[in-house]
Amino acid sequence: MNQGDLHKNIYLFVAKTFMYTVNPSPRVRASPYYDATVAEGVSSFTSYNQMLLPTSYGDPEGEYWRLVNGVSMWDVAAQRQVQLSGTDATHLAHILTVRDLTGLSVGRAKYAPICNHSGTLINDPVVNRVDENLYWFSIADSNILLFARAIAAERNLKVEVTEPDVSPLAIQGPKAVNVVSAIFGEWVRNLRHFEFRNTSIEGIPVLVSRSGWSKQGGFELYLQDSSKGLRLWKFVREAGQPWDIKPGTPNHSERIESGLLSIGTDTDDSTNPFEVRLGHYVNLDLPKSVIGISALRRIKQNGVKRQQLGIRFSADLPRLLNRNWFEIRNGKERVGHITSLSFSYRLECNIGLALVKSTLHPGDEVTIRIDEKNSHSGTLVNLPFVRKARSKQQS
Ligand code: THG
Repeated sequence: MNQGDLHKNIYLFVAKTFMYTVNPSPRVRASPYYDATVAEGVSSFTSYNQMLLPTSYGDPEGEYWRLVNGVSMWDVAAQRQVQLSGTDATHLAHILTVRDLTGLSVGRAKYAPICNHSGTLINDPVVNRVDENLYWFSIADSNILLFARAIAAERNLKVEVTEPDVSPLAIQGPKAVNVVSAIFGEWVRNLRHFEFRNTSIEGIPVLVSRSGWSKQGGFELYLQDSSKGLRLWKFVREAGQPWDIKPGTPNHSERIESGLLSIGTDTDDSTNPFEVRLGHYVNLDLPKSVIGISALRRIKQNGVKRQQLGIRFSADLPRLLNRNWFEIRNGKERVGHITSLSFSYRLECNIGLALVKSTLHPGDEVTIRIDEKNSHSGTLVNLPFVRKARSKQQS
C-alpha cells in the first residue's frame, strides 16, 4: 500500500467511524436557522418532528453555565405548531387535551398534555390561544397533525388543521429579559409566564412569548416567515452581545435538574400522565368527549402502577452523559428504568429520571445495571432536583 492509499484508507476509516452526513429533506427538515447554527459550529443534532434539532455546540459545560447564569439562544424550530382555525377550533382544542382549557384567553398559553384513547400520553404541547378561533399547539416530538386531523374529521368539526410557517427561536437564561427588551421594548418585562404578544421587528413577524424549556426564565420568538430566519438569528445575536449571548440548545442537564419532561424519552408506549407527574394537569371531571379522559378515570380508579422519581448517584462516579434506559433493580427484583441521565453541574454528581414501580419511595437505595460487569447504586429522590436558579458563579 503506498502512502496515498494509506491516507485514503485512514480518511475512510475516520469517515466511517465518526462522520456521517444527513441530507436535509422533507423527512429530516432543516430549520430556517440551520445555516446560522452550522456557521456557529453546531456539533450534534437529533431529529424531532421530522426536523433537525441542534443538541450541542461541543461545550456542554460552557453551554450549561451560560443558560444558568447568562443568556443562550436556541434553534427550536422543531417545536412545530399544529394550528387549529375555524368555528370549531375551540371545541377541537378542548377535546384534544385532558387539561381544562376553559378560561384560556387570547394572548395566553397553557401546558396541556394530550393522551390517546387509552389514556397513554402522546404529547405535551404548549397551547397558545392566538385569536378567538385560532390555536397553536406547540408540540413535542410526535405527529399531532395527523392525530388532530383524524379527530376533527371523525367528529365532523368545522376546523382546519395545518402546520403553519412558524419557527420558534428560544432565548433562555436570567439575562434573556435584557436581550428581548433591548430588541422589542420595555413592555416585554411585563409579560407574565405563558403570556405573549404578536409583533414584528424590522419587518420580521414574530410572536413574543414568555416561555421555554428551561427553568431559568426566558422567551420564545415564534418567527412567522421562514425566509427571514437568518436575519432574525443575526438580529438576536447582535442585540445580545452586551450580555455575551451565545448559541445553545435545550439543555439535557438543566432540564433533568428542573424535572422537565421529555415525551418519548421519559415515556414509553403505555405511560399515562399520572405516572410522570402530570396528574395535576388532568381534570377527570371533563366530559367523555375529551380523548382519553374515560380511560384516565379507569386508570386512576384501578391505581397507578408506576411513578417518576429522581435518582442520584454518588459524587465519586465518572460523568455519565446522555445515557438512558438502564434497568433499575431493588435487590434481585427489576423495578423500572432510568429514562434520562446526565451529570449535574450544580449538584456535582450524576442524576437521572427514573420510571419505577409505585411501591418504591424517595430515600430507597437501588441498583443500576450498566452492563454485565458494571452496576452502580443510587438513591431515589423527589423531583425536581433543583427548584430555583441559583446564581452560583463558574470559577
Ligand atoms: N416551548 C414551546 N413548545 C414546546 C416546548 C417548549 N414544545 C415541545 C416541548 N417544549 C413541550 N413540552 C413542555 C414541557 C414542559 C413545559 C413546556 C413544554 C413547561 N413546563 C413548566 C413546568 O413543568 O414547570 C410549566 C408548566 C406550567 O406552567 O403549567 O414549561 O418549551 N413553545
